[in-house]
Amino acid sequence: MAEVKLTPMETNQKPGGDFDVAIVGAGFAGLYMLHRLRGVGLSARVFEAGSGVGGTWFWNRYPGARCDVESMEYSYQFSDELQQEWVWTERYASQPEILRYLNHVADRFDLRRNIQLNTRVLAATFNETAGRWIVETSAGDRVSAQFCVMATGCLSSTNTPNFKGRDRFAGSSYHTGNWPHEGVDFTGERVGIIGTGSSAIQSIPLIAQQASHLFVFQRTPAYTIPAHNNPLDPEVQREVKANYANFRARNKLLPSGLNIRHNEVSALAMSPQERQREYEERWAHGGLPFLGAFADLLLSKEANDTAAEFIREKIRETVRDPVIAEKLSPRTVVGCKRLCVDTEYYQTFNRSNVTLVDVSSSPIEEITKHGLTVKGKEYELDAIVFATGYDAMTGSLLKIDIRGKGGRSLKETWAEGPRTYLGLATAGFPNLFFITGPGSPSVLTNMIPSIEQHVEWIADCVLYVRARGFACIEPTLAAQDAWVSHVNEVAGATLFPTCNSWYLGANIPGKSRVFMPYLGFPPYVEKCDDVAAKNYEGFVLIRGNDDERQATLPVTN
Ligand code: N01
Repeated sequence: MAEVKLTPMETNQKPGGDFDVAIVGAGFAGLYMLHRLRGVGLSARVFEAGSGVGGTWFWNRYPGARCDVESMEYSYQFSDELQQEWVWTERYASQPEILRYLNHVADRFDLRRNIQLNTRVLAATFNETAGRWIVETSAGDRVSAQFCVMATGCLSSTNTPNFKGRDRFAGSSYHTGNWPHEGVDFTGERVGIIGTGSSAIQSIPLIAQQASHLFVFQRTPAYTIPAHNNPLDPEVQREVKANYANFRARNKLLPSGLNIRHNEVSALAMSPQERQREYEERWAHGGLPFLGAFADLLLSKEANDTAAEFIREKIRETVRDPVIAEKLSPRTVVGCKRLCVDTEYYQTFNRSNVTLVDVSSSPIEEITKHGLTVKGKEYELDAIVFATGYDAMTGSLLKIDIRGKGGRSLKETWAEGPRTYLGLATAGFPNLFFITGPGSPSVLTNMIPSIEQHVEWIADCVLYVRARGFACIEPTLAAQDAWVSHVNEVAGATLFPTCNSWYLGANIPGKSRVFMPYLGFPPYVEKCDDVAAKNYEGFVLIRGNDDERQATLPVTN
């Protein structure tokens, strides 16, 4: 294979500036990618913008941040010793506990020596002559690697709307996705929170307990189901651990890879009493399993309406002021935006120090020195919390100047929306992989098993390419086009494209409206395995010798 043609000045001055694989991000995905690659004898370096490992769990330190997937599932399974020894304390793990877990993983597997913290990757450029990626960072590194893996996370590029006067505010302001490490004490303050998605719904009840007054600026109400979080029963934990392999194997065969009981019947096939009983049971159980109540909740608007009305009735039962209850009641499709999971969210609106401000028809006009204005009225605030979400799935990738063959940028290439083969790779960008990229099930599944599946597939692919003396691999356009059509077709048969969700990029002005995750777990895993078993069907493998560069395997689509 051709050597990298970099002069000493161009290479990283630090020893070991050339790697088999460069990994961007040290969250769940980057940590396991590093461990896996090292385990098969490859050299890798992880570049991480934060000052610690943990990815989304490093940054999201807002009050109440916790996972909406149960802790016995939201954890790695690649090491049985790890999953046996770690003790989770709550049904749904809090952010500090998950961050402790990830730090434990970094130490336990001695990962830190290959992780460069405080280093943001600014650019990654494919050098066609060398068949290698040149990675440039904010710390001044310029390293080369045969492969580059983007472990940048699906929800890591924060979105702060460009409100008029944003810089004028004299108080303090925070984004939930970039929360101060030392925490924030809102005692005695008038706080405004913008947004009512998952992050806001978790933080509002806790901020309300501290603030002298909390104003919630709501554009679209969200559906939320009580978590019923509690300490994890040691007996339950012991039972799962006694059969962890079976528990994991069974979950992998379930829709979303989550341990959720899915009812196979239509909501419309039940009597109203039977439906009510099912919804009540799900409500009492708590969390995301609510959506498994009936098979057609995301296929039929009529079926979905039954779930929507059930939740609206719960809101009316909980919120004492009928006008506020009505404002909190969504009219959209349940589950079309990510379902939220809460602790005492609706109850919080019964507090005398909480005011709901509806900004659906009259948007926030501007941020002023002392607060913000809606319909000409100024709300005086000491602090503003932006719970305004993320440029999801593509934001963190496109922040990096990624250039593939012919110097073409990923940003240009994806101007009309992301296009990938299996969410793992994109045509024109050889040896570049995405972990849980757009076009893969990712955010519609339990993220950790999905991350592990991608990491293992990528590591196997890298080994395959190298063992057979190839230099590069990239998807064919035909395979990619067919995959993108398939992803769209599957989403198009559901209610998912009917609302303005971040799944569609609809929350970011100017972003192409494309349904980004793939609604096809678990068959997706079989498809990935099948592609690998057929010598990477749908990919082109290229020999290292420049003069003989050629596609060597027949490609069938
Ligand atoms: O962000 P969001 P998030 N004026 O995009 C509003 C995961 N997560 O950080 O709906 C006024 O959901 C916006 O309003 P609208 C989870 O997957 C998981 O809360 O666009 N409002 C919306 O209310 C989740 O889905 C966990 O009309 C504006 C809010 O801001 C994802 O992360 C916890 C506005 C943004 O909600 C993102 O959640 C937290 C404007 N100009 C997050 N612009 C758990 O595991 C935006 N908004 C539990």
